[in-house]
Amino acid sequence: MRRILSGKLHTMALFCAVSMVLGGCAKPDVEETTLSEEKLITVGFSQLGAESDWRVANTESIKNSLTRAGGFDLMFDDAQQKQDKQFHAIRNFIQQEVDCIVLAPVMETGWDTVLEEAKDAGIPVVVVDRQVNVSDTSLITAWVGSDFSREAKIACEWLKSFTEVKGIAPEDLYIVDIQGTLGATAQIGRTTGLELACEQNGWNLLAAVPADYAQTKSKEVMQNLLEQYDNINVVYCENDNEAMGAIEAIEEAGRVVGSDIAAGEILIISFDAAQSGLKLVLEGKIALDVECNPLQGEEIERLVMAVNSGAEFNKYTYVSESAFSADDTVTSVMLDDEEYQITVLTEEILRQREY
Ligand code: GYE
Repeated sequence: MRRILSGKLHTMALFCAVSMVLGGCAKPDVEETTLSEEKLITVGFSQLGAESDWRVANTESIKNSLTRAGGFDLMFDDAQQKQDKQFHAIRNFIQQEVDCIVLAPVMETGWDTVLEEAKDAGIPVVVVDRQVNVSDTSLITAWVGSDFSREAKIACEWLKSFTEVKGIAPEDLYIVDIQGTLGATAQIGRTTGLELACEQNGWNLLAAVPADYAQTKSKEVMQNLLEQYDNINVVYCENDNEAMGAIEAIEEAGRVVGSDIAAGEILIISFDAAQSGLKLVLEGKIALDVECNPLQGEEIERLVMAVNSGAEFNKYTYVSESAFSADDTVTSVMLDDEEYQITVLTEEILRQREY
């Protein structure tokens, strides 16, 4: 495995290079160019795809942090939402003897074999965003990402308070869930959180259908749901791109999106809070958008450096997140014992949005 040159060796090489110019030292056996290449930490990054604005922002954030100038040699692979392609990319990185693998896994299961291969090759694996479900947790070195169950809880607690304030009875809520990619941690957390809240509050969950976090697929799913059910009044979209697709379908069907359920509007809840989603919040088309923070590059950079240098690091890191609503009907919700603030979205917040 390629490793960073130790500080001592580096100093020696520098001394010799300077001495050579002065005509003293013997020629070192490594070329200077190779020497600076050697110092880079080689990282293979297997990104699951480019299905959403969130994903694109996540890729950019990681690429912008693991730069050559910052001391990294980054190999990037986009698996187009296929786990097989991720296996292939990881095996390729192992063959290239990278110093570290960064993995954004498409789903939780199925990783044991390939991650054992990485471990046998002595290559640490830093997982980002969704989690991997492996029997031996030493197969992963560290993870950084979001608390998806908490995100779902925020959304459902908000819906509970919002409908209470508006005087809508729980049994009058007819919800459909447009799910993410089945088996992805984000999908599991968000779907399970909604199911639980429906049970606890007596809401009707009419259907849960996956749309792979993609706008076009979500539009199709929503068209079908509108044909099947004429009483939908809440659409729980497991990301912003799905919300965009669902809104298109609803509006094309001649229905109105908004938070006035009593007047026949369909209320949309979404996750990510990317610029594209927040614009729809400002327009009043998404009632609540729970943030999922894709800007994980700096944390990944810190982790890879720490892993590589043998410094201490936390095995699991959760990124911090907010939630944005279209109006101030509900300004906070209780999450266990914690009061969690809901931010009323303003033009200014949207302008400052980086992704
Ligand atoms: O919400 C969605 C993306 O796993 C958190 O995947 C991620 C989700 C995110 O495609 O937009």
